[in-house]
Amino acid sequence: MKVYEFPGFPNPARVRIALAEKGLIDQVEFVSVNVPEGEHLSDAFRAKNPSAAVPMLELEDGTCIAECTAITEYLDQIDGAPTLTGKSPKERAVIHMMQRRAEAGLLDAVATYFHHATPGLGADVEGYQNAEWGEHQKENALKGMRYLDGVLADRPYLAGNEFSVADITAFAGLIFAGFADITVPQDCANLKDWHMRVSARPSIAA
Ligand SMILES: N[C@@H](CCC(=O)N[C@@H](CS)C(=O)NCC(=O)O)C(=O)O
Repeated sequence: MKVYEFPGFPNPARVRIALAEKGLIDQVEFVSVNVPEGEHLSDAFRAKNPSAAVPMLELEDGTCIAECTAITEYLDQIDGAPTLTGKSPKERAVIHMMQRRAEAGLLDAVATYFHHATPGLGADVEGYQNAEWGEHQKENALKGMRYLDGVLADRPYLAGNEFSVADITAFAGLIFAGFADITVPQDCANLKDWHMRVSARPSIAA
């Protein structure tokens, strides 16, 4: 299988972490798509992912799977022993819920701030920009950090006792926040502890 990505970017990092957690890194051919130069906007790439975004997984039979959550779901199911997306109906639902909260409330909010209230990827790549909307999303990202900090008051990981795709998404959110100069509020001690703990995982430290 092939993963189309731009190394070092936050969403591709989510898939790299999932691959490492599942021991699948060696089974993947990584194809670099030069996002800062707009290669993801080409007709050739849009034919594979109409959303014009990386990462994107291409299977041997040509099936193209975009969206980090969908890619992670696939990778997690390949061996029939899911560890990132839950096993029981309750685990799956709670992980799905926490993943979505981390995605909407942190990662996507930071991304919107970056693309709208900063130069983002530059004039050639950014189309419409709305700085006021971007600044509003920065406030949402900070609210998201405080929410996740509260969740982590009584559990080691966002969906409970086990590391999951929800933690991967929130971790990518903090990578992006650092890149966009959004600082985790000083009093978010649980989130900072979690960040240190998660950073030490082999899948992430590597
Ligand atoms: N929801 C998508 C987000 C993908 C995404 O936004 N990727 C960024 C790179 S981190 C991208 O390709 N951006 C291109 C652009 O903004 O034009 C996912 O889960 O994969």
